[in-house]
Amino acid sequence: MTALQAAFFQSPPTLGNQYDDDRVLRSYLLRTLPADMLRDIEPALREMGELSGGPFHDLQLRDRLNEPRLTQWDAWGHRIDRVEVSPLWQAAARLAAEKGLIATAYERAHGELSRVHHFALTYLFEPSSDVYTCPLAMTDGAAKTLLAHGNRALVDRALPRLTSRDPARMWTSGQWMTERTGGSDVGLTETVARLEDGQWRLFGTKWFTSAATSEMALTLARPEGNGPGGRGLALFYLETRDDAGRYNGIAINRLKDKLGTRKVPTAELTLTGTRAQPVAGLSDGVRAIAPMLNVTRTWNAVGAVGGMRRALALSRDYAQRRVAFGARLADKPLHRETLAGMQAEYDGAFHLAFRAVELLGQEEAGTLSPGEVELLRILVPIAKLLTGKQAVAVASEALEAFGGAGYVEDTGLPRLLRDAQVLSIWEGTTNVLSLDVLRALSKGAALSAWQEEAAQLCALTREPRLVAAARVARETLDRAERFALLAMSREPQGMEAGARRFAMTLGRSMELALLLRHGQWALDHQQDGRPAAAALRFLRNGIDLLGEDALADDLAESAALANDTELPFGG
Ligand code: MFK
Repeated sequence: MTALQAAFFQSPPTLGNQYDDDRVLRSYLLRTLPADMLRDIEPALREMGELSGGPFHDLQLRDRLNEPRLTQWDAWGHRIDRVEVSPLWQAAARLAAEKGLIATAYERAHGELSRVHHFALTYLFEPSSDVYTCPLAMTDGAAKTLLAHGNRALVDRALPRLTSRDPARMWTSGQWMTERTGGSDVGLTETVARLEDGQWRLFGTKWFTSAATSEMALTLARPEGNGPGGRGLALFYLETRDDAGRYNGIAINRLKDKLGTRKVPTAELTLTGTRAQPVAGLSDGVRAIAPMLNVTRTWNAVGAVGGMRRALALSRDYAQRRVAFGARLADKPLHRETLAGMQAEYDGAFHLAFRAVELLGQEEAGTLSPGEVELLRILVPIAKLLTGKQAVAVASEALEAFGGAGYVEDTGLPRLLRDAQVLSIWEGTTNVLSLDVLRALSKGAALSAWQEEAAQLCALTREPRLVAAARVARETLDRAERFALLAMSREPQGMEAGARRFAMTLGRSMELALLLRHGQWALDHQQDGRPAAAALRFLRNGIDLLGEDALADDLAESAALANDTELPFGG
């Protein structure tokens, strides 16, 4: 044997059919869907699993360095602002139309469960899509928003395009909200809407627009003469090009050079008199765009669990192959512990995201109870903020599970972490969404709806260890409720400071409750102990970020630590 033959090479991880291999998804669908519906949709899910684990994954690896390109001028000096996207994105656009990645939700072939079908497809597609799910999320959000406002002319014009299954007819939509004033405090929007000869025209700069290739967009602008803040804004519909293919008063200044989502042509735009139409009156734009936010946040949560699942699939496959210190990683107790902890986080995130999906489907079918309306209002931001953080943690751990290979670009693995990192930023950061949860709680009965949901889930456990874990979930939620009531009455600033830990505690307790319910079901119907084990492992990972002394936070100490200012201490 030559020295070269004896050399050691690691073997890369491989993927199988991403539907067949996904125990968590399949078990969830078995519990949630009527048998005839599952039989009906399974071939499409299996096909998506094949595409996602096969050709799309291969193309994603081959096409790694191919990023979107902006060409602003042609050879003769004309401003053209042409954006070219990667081959995978072009294939993804065709696939999205043909496989109904928007249409499935609006055709509603399976009533209130259509969203489960729709988001199961999306979840399978997402990790191999190079975040083509971004324009799809906004397309879905735009369709939902136009329908919510019942603007007949716009619905008739745009909806058949947004929900088309014909790649040649299908449009995607942008959601242009973020300006130089920031993405969180949308009320600061500077874009102005001016009525000229009966036509609304928009003037301003949009600082983050994902993705610049869309045929239409929903955006916010302040009609001249309106007051400040979100109330003074109006929601506008615009098409990016006219019938001759010329831009509608839009200049693309540059594409963003981002940490991740590198294939998404996120652009800075100037609107120079863009023709637009109001969607829902001439004020209250922030409220008017809220349906869109709730849909894109749900996509965000589903994207987060799709990414976590991919990180685990690759890490697990690699652990079967990689031998070190005389054994496969899969046989090393500490490595197994690490993977088990990641799996439990993913299981919890999966069930929370799909609970939001179920309720969204019910909302669209008109079958939500008043309590479920309240529940959905806070479930969406909580699912978004919690799963975003879980996705970053799981992706980071997955890279580590590959050692140095996880840190090397041409393995394709670093993308997992880069693309995860955006999930807790766009569509509302963790802190902004935590405050959104507080505002929503202060307006309605969402907290009691949350408690009731958790109580019902916990009551379904019978296996003694699951019953004990259910007790912990309930006690944690009771403590969180006491924290909210006390803090709200005593110290609004204290409540704000605790908002993230409060929202996370609500979210993690609900993830546990959902895991326990599914764990019991899987014991009863599949004789499978893995979901129950995931629930118990999840509890060990920790669900309570408030603790007994939640109200003991000292605001002066936090301020001194945050700003590094002097702090007299003791006495
Ligand atoms: C794979 C995944 C793909 C995902 C793709 C996404 C691509 C992304 C491109 C972007 O990132 S776009 C930028 C995203 N930006 C945001 O998400 C905005 C973040 N900021 C917030 O969400 C703030 O909370 C908010 C702008 C809403 C605060 O503004 P205001 O002006 O202080 O609004 P306020 O007073 O909280 O709410 C105004 C009204 O809207 C209120 O109703 P009323 O007027 O009746 O009181 C609120 O109840 C209502 N509202 C606000 N948020 C709502 C909502 N209603 C229902 N649901 C909500 N989420």
